[in-house]
Amino acid sequence: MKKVITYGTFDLLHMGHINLLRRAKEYGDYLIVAISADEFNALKGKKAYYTFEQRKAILEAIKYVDEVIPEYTWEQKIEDVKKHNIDVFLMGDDWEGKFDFLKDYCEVIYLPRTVGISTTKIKTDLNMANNG
Ligand code: C2G
Repeated sequence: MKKVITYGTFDLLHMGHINLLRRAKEYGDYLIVAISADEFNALKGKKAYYTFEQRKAILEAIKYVDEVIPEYTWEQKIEDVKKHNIDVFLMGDDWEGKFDFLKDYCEVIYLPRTVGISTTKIKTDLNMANNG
């Protein structure tokens, strides 16, 4: 069984996330998503709208996703790859090159981001719509 892992906040789920997850699943048979815990989001300077538990439940409902685990630190990736016998680590290319150290442990793939959508854009657009 070929196992793929990807990491992210996945807040206010949108087509950029779905496109990433769908393509990630095409690289193997089993996709693990490590979702940023609320404490880790704070380290990333992010405040998610949905809690970790809510974001976990939403991701678990997606047909491409086989398992959801928490992401607590930047440093856990090597341990995760070993513990879960990961074959492919995959991220959007806004992270291009940032995780190449994982090439010693698994295949590392960066895929083009979906243009024109982001959680930040959703929040901005909604604020504009509500505040005129
Ligand atoms: N993404 C995408 N297209 C978009 C928006 C996001 O392909 N329009 C991808 C990102 O490249 C990432 C994934 O969707 O691979 C999740 O994006 P975020 O939830 O923004 O995650 P991020 O804050 O980048 O966290 O340790 C890694 C970090 O946890 C990644």
